[in-house]
Amino acid sequence: MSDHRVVIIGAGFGGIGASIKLAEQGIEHVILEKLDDVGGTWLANQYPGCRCDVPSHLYSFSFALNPEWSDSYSLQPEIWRYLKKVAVDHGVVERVRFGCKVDAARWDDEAKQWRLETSAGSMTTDVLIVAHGFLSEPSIPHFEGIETFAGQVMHSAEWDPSYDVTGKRVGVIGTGASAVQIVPEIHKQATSLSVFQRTAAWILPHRGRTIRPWEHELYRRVPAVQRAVRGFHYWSSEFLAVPALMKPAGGKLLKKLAVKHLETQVPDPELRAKLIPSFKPGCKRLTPSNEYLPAIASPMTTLVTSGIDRMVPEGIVTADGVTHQLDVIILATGFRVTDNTFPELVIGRDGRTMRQTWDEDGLGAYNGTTFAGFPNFFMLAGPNTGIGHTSLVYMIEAQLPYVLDALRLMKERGIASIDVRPDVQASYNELLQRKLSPTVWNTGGCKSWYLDKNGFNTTIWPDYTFKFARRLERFDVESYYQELTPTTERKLAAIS
Ligand code: N01
Repeated sequence: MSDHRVVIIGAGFGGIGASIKLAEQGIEHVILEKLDDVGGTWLANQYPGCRCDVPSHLYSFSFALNPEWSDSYSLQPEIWRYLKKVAVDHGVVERVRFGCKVDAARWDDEAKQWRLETSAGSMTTDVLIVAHGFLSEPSIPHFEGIETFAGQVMHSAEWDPSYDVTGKRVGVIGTGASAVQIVPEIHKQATSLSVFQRTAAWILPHRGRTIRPWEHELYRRVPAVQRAVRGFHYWSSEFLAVPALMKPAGGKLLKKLAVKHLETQVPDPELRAKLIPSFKPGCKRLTPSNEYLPAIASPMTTLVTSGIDRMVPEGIVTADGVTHQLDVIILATGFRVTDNTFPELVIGRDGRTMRQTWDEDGLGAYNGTTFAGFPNFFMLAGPNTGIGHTSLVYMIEAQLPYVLDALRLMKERGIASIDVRPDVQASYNELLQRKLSPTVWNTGGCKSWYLDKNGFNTTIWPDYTFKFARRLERFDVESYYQELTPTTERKLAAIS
């Protein structure tokens, strides 16, 4: 049994960032990572064409800018290499236990500690930081007969990089952000491509470009210039996107842009009609691409809009009775977000799992980070920290000072446990839901992973992201129940 001050779960952006900040403060900790390397989502997602649709200069840690980005929107291998380098340069890798999966985390109210059961044995920790990522559990829909399909089935987030689609008849199910990146790449290699579209997606023009050697040189020599470019990306997306997404009438310009893009790229009016979504742009994540629509319009691609009925050894049978002959099926079907299994593993102060509390009391966190009844527990990229218009790394970095300040206060004041007050959490969530109710995410007419099974938006932060960062600059200990360590209690008793 090992004993720690802090255990971090996950070695992606969140876990690496937290570890760097804890180490700066000399706080002992270990990171548990189920995979065999760092990188989180950027290690797991290796599908062809995988890249980030947030500008490279913004999609990185503010304290570790990378002057070497080769493209203004980086591909997955480069983002992974960046994360690995940051982890190595800051000594994070030595603190990670790879291949270590957490099976259970139970709060021990007597010891004021978390007891973890992991694939590497039991351990205890005073504080648990969960950075498991909300897009880490693939959603694999149940298709009748899937087990009978004679070819390969792969989820986008479980891509086997050794698999070669050259010369294959490929089916892609889904038209979300992952599919929009996969389809153009697969189109270059496959013999035929069938894209199974349940709901069309709004496709915007992509503004990506190669970063020139003189720019690299400039960023290396004058980091302030790269910081200014980063600032430009940050502030322009805040002030252009947030008002458009927050107001019911917003998004008209986005729609105009997307329709023009579609008209330019898809000459066939019949096909175009199938590609126009019925919901407002922004209701689901906006997907920029200059290659997706031409790949769909290509003579070797079939856009299948009839629903999937079942899978058979030869391929997919759709509701219109057609059998689509396939060698490989790619499930670009997204992730289990509001229904992922992690909360079932975490047991809080009253013996209920986090899933039970969410089912019974409603899903929600306080400041996207802490949960009533789960003391000394912090989640990075937790509920309602999601954003579509800017970098999630910004949100994660905004949470770190909050966690660090909590740990500092606990040490200084001899506090053994902090637990957010349920009334504080409830009013925070009421405010969030009020703000979310008129926005395009709630009223745009789509069904997205932003909403839970009860229609609550437990995913999106409905405001400017700098307001989130401002909220979390300081740990508001007054919003929390606190229990002192026995030593502190004895000292206080001796004084009084
Ligand atoms: O998943 P999605 P994703 N039968 O949930 C369809 C992030 N990301 O992996 O819309 C048929 O968006 C489903 O259809 P419908 C980003 O945050 C970021 O693409 O439900 N179809 C939909 O078309 C993103 O939002 C980057 O009708 C079925 C698709 O599968 C998140 O990941 C890049 C089906 C799922 O779309 C998830 O994106 C990529 C069924 N039974 C991803 N079930 C960046 O660049 C589902 N579908 C940062």
